[in-house]
Amino acid sequence: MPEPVTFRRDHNVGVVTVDNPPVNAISNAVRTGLIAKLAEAKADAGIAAVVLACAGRTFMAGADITEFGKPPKSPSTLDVVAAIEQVGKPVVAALHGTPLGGGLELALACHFRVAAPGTRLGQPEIKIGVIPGAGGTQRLPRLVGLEKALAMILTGDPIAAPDALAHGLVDEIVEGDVTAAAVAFAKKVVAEKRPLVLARDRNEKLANVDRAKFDELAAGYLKRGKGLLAPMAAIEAIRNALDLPIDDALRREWALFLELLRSEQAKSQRHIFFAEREAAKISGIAADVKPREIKRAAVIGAGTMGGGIAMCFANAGIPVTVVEMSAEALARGLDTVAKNYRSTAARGGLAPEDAERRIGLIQGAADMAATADADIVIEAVFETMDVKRQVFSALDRVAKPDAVLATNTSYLDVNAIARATARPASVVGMHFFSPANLMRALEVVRGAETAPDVLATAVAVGRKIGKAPAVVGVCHGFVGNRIQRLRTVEAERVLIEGALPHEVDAAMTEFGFPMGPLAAGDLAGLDISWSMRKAQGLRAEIADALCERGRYGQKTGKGFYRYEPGSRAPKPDPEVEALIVETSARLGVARRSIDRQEIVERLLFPVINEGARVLDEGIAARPGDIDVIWVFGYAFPPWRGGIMHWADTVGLKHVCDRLTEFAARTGDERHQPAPLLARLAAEGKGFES
Ligand code: 3H9
Repeated sequence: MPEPVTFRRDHNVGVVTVDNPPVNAISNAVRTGLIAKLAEAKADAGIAAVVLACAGRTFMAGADITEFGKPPKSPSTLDVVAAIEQVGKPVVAALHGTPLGGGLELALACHFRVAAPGTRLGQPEIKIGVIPGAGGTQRLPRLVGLEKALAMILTGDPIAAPDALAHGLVDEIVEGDVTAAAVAFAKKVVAEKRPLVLARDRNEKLANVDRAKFDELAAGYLKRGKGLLAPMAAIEAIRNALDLPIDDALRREWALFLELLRSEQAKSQRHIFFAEREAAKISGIAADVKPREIKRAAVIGAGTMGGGIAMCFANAGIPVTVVEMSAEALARGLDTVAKNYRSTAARGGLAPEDAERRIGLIQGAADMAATADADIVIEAVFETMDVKRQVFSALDRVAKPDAVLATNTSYLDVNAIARATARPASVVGMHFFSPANLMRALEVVRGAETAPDVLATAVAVGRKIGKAPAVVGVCHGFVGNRIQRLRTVEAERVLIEGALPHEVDAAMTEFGFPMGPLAAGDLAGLDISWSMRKAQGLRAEIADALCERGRYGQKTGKGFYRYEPGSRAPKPDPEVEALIVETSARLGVARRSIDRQEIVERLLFPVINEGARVLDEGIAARPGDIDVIWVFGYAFPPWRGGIMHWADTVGLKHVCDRLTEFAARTGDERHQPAPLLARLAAEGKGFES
């Protein structure tokens, strides 16, 4: 194994370089190497300054997460921080790529930081259920101020180099080779005899802090992260920057970090982190299959879905043509997209020039021939087989021979769509979730004849546009919608058995969903699923009755709830409650009280059961893939790790026993434990096994 940390001299500057692909994670070997090489630099009398740099695509992107949950090994990242601060000579961090988490904390321990223009810096620990543990909550506020540090640590989102420069997190943005520029910077520091002040000793930005403002901002973050341990701990740690001597605050930060590291929430969030990356690895194709290059995209359909998908490509800098036959619908679609970008810019979420650049990457066309130069075409038209087949047959005539042809269908048979072309090997499903520009889930549907490189391209382009793709097989509703249908059916059943809409939704929001399924139905529009049910000859007693009375949800001011004019807040409606009680009576069901735990189990255990069938049938390759689809597509709380991971934490035997009870109550075959679930439960195993 080559050494992950090396040391070389460039005149009077010592350069310590970390080389631990792919992201220079701070593994035990890296920590050990850093301690040794920093000691060498300290002892070398010929060296006046030190540069801390990284090879490869990024400066250290954080602690090595694969070591979390294993017994800690010395030296720790704290030891490395101490070694940097004790070199006794100027230390300059040369930043590029994504200095994140522990990586940024090592940079914060240096005297100076220079960064390449495209660098993105952040403390993303909160996203894996922990807080910065190596001084981030203390040194970051001292450099950028309390409010900026609070935003960085509580959102976990990285900031761009110019923002970092403006806030004092980096000292200079440098062009060209960042290590060479850092060496030049270090020489200048030595020549100019610049004073050496460590971040830990800089208290000027902590003076005169507006505490009331801090408390208000902190309360906002706590509200958004309801039920989560890490935001509470982060706020306590950051507040300590004001209230405790720094060494006490650092000790408390470390204790909080360790406590969180062992928590079930952090374990679940780590599971989802790795499951997302695992899901992008396609099972059953050769390792040397290369994705095709995507330089230009086209989207058929300028509706909500088509517009959202086009935005995804524009956001990633890929030019995209939106094709819509009706000039009026095209203009409306493009206008909506432009308004969307400009309102984000007006709210400060995007620089105005970035918004305009993205709008400029999206072109409209009224003719399918405009897709001729696209490397990938994504169809997002009306969800009926006839319309989809017509589009694909037309595409077959105009698209480039090596173009990937994708359908955004959410239910239909991708193989039947592929057969509308003479090139079914080029056809794949790419099922985006609404709103497509925001939701990260992406089901990549593998048709019977989809070529391996077409599948690989759909996954690779999905990652490129910021999605969390998972490959699924062809079946009605694929993975996400197929298993989610069980929850919808069950929500109706518990209403008929005795619960009221606000009780169902309260149980699910308390569990961790941002919104209950009935309020979410009102938001999406109940008429959409009503028309789908009618097309399939299905009936939902309550939801259909609501639609028959013109209660389509928020858009009509009434659905499962009522809405005051101009308000989106759901209010219980006596009319709906009467309808539910009448329905129970008509069906001869004696209403009973159903507690929150039962509601959660009734709505989610059948979903797990169907997930087991999906695995058994090979429609999903791994339980983690289902977790990824449910966390990023259905807002399942990430801190519970996804639906299948959660099942493991609850215990499959309990899930099985409860399903057997539900089956006896409802007489529903789908409630009988699936063979895979029953087998794992009997063996005392989990899906993870
Ligand atoms: C922390 O630092 C705690 C400290 O405060 C306290 C310490 C005491 N460790 O995402 P990609 C792997 S907490 C181990 O596909 P990209 C990843 O699994 C940490 N492995 O690439 C994948 O492996 P594989 C704070 C890691 O270019 C490969 O690298 N830091 C780590 O799309 C490529 O990853 C974070 O939370 C890691 N830290 O994105 C940063 N990071 O190829 C987490 C990545 O086998 N990482 N891997 O599937 C990221 O956000 C993205 O990976 C990054 C690159 C933006 C860096």
